[in-house]
Amino acid sequence: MSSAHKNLSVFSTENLPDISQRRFALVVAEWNAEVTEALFDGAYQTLITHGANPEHIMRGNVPGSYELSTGALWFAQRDDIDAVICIGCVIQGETKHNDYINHAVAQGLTNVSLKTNKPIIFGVLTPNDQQQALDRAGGKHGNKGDEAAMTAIKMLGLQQQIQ
Ligand code: DLZ
Repeated sequence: MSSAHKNLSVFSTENLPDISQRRFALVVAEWNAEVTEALFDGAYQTLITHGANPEHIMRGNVPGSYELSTGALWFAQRDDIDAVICIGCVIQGETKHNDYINHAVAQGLTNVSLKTNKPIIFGVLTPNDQQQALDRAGGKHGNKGDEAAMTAIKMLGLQQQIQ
């Protein structure tokens, strides 16, 4: 694991499920690509570190975070996908555009999860500025992509216990 992927996660890594047969999709927004690529790297490395097979990880790009819900739905509707990790970065601007996008994505991803009965993870940063975003994309506050991947793993473990 490179220093860029140092695990500063808030999660315990005990009792994680076996994910070697699990299939993941990562949906990545192209807006603020420097940030979303770093988040993707963090999420991908965390899946690999915890036993995912690289051949079981798909990736799809969407133009902006607003499109994450649709991308997530298309992946989640596939029988061969167990969990979808959505990655975006919506930086606060001079208008309320960011609020509309953030609320729409949060609601949209919740809807996709409930509709498909699969973990759909909100790996979207909502910072005030680019520096805050970089601090959370492999910088001094860790990498929220790692946490998004850990959330997916943990939810699959919970689903296995319950269903
Ligand atoms: C339009 C827009 C703006 C202003 N800001 C962002 C942003 O910070 N992060 C992001 O992921 N996407 C942004 N977008 C694009 C929207 O998510 C969406 O792609 C467009 O409104 C088209 O539906």
